[in-house]
Amino acid sequence: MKPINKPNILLIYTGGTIGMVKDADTGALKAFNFKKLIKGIPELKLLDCTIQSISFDQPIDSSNMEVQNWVQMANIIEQHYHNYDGFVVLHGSDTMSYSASALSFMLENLTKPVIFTGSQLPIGDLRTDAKENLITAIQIAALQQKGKPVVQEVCLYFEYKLYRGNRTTKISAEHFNAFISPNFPELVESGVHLNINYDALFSSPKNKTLIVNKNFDTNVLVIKLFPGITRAVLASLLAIPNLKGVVLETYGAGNAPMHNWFIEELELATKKGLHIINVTQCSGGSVMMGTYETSTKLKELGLISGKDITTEAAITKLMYLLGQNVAPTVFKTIFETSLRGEMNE
Ligand code: ASN
Repeated sequence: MKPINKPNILLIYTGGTIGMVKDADTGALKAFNFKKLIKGIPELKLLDCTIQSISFDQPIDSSNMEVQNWVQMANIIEQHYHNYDGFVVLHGSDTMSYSASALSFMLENLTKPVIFTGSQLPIGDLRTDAKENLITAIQIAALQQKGKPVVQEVCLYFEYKLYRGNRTTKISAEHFNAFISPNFPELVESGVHLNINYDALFSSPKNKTLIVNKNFDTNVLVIKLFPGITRAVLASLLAIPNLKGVVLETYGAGNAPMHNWFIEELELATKKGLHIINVTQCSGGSVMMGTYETSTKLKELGLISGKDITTEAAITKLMYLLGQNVAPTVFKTIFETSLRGEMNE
């Protein structure tokens, strides 16, 4: 019999390197069976919580991630929400920041931890980073104070650090330290102790029930500016049928070319009703339209400021708000408001 006061944690296995094995013919890494993965970590039995697990029928490399997979994760969390104190999502690192961002928007009024983690080397590898990531992610998900979870938001744990999920971006395909949170501090740092940054933790409005928003609209696009971009390229992208929103990755503090053709194309697009979000290509810092002459026109056109949001959070927030059918008159105001701590206000 398990003691009743131990936190209950649900592990959700979606795929990723953590559970991969080498294909016998090609030598390429591919997603593998979850039971095998769990067997690789007998230490899990030593943790001071009860752990149950659930797996995607077909675990995937996270490069195959689709909106329907986010809905699958959200459904699992919704179905099991009241029976568990925390959730740990095992996920490939390639698109983990997108999924953590998407789930943060899907799970409204969340009051329990949903912690994404994975690894750079498979769990079976001698030098694997998977064990520490998984064990500490579970420990953090099980942290409680006065009977309530310490962490109550969607996070990402990797290489000794817990981040707010929608603030992260993957920066390395080589280092174990694969993620950064350029504009927001770590929530927890794992050393000899788990150092919790209480001031940085997010909390949803009190006494509200969980709402799971599963309707995401994928008629969106990310356009990254580069010196040499032509009118023909920009015009054809903005003319894609059914396109509703664009994340425009601009330079520096939200700056872009001042050529007439460039401004004309953006003006045409906004008049058609396209929502255009100005996000910086820099990994740190914020869009501040109007600071330079090269962003004044963008401000006049009514482009939406992504402020210090990541591209991952911007594109998923855009899909989310479009899926909510937010009225065009308030779309800009709502986008520019922090909904889950994804941007500084
Ligand atoms: N390709 C893998 C994935 O994202 C990479 C990883 O997990 N480290 O599923």
